[in-house]
Amino acid sequence: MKIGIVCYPTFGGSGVVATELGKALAANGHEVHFVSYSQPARLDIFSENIFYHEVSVLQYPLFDYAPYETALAGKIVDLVKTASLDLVHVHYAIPHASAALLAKLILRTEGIELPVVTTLHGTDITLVGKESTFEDVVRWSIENSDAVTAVSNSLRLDTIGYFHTTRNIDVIPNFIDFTRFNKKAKDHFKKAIAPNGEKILIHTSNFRKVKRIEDVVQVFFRVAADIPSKLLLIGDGPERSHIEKVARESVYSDRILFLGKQDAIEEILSVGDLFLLPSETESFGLAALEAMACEVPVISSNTGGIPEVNINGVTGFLSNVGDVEEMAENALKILSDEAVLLEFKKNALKQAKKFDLNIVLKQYEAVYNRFGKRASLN
Ligand code: GMT
Repeated sequence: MKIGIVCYPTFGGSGVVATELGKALAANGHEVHFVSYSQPARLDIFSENIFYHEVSVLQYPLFDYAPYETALAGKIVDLVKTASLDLVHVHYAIPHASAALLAKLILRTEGIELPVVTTLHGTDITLVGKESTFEDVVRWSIENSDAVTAVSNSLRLDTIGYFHTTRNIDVIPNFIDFTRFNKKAKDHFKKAIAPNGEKILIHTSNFRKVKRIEDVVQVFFRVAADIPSKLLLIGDGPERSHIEKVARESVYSDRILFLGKQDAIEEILSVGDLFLLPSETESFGLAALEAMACEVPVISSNTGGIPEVNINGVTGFLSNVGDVEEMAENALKILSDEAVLLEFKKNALKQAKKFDLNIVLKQYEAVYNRFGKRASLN
């Protein structure tokens, strides 16, 4: 099929899922056209059936806010006509779903029927989408997309709850490409970071408030008071300077390393003993799944879709949001006993395998196949 994928180009979250899905679809023989305002961060390969189309928005003195959604709709209309797309699959409802639906309406006037598949990722529903200025547009987009998928059952239920919609929402979870995410032999790297055999705790995120990175640091302080350990913080974002200050002012400042944005996350995860994800809300927690694929157990909050990924007492532990005492106790339970740690590592990998890309790819293809090749109204 010829598939248009509309996504954010940024590191992390929906943009990564969309890009990895598009790459896998292309490897499976589909022609994939990415549409975004800049080249997606993970679109780092050349393939004869992958195309990238940049949406550029005309700058004009009248526009304090350039009309990206209009430009995106125009780009989709043009692509459907020139590249004969069979469907568009938009990732993150705002503003991608409404832009694609506008394109659908325009194309219909020309006798072209464009199926629109919308994948909900999380904050497009739980934080931004239910904000009153967006709410009606998001509800309309959900109800008028030809298919809607959510990355967890929790997000599906949140969507039904917030938007009082009765439409069918398919749950298709996020996935792992095991050819990339697997535990790699990185002993030299581990030795450099933890020369005395310290345990390595890791957190990766976009350093937004919703990630509660201060809780990561608070859990680490409690762990570090008990066992020799190091904390690796990967990523960047609005909270970073505040967290750096908290770390610097603590007695453990030399044990906390800020690594910034990293491409080869799997190499760093490979030296980890424990992953921390204490988020306020998390529709899925892809970062936790990536850690688990590299055999790293997870201490997380018990929120949103995380319990569908991290199994309490098996692949890690779940605690109420903000309960740093319990998170630290659970971290110590895992880290203080080598046999326990090994068991959790094994379980983490076993659970991650349920989310293998090859399984999930088929679920997306099944959704696309509902529409088949593009049907013209003429
Ligand atoms: O929160 C992020 O890291 C970014 C955000 C996004 O949409 O780009 O992530 C959401 O989508 C990810 C991919 O489906 C999920 O794994 C994250 O759990 C989700 N984030 C939240 O719900 C806070």
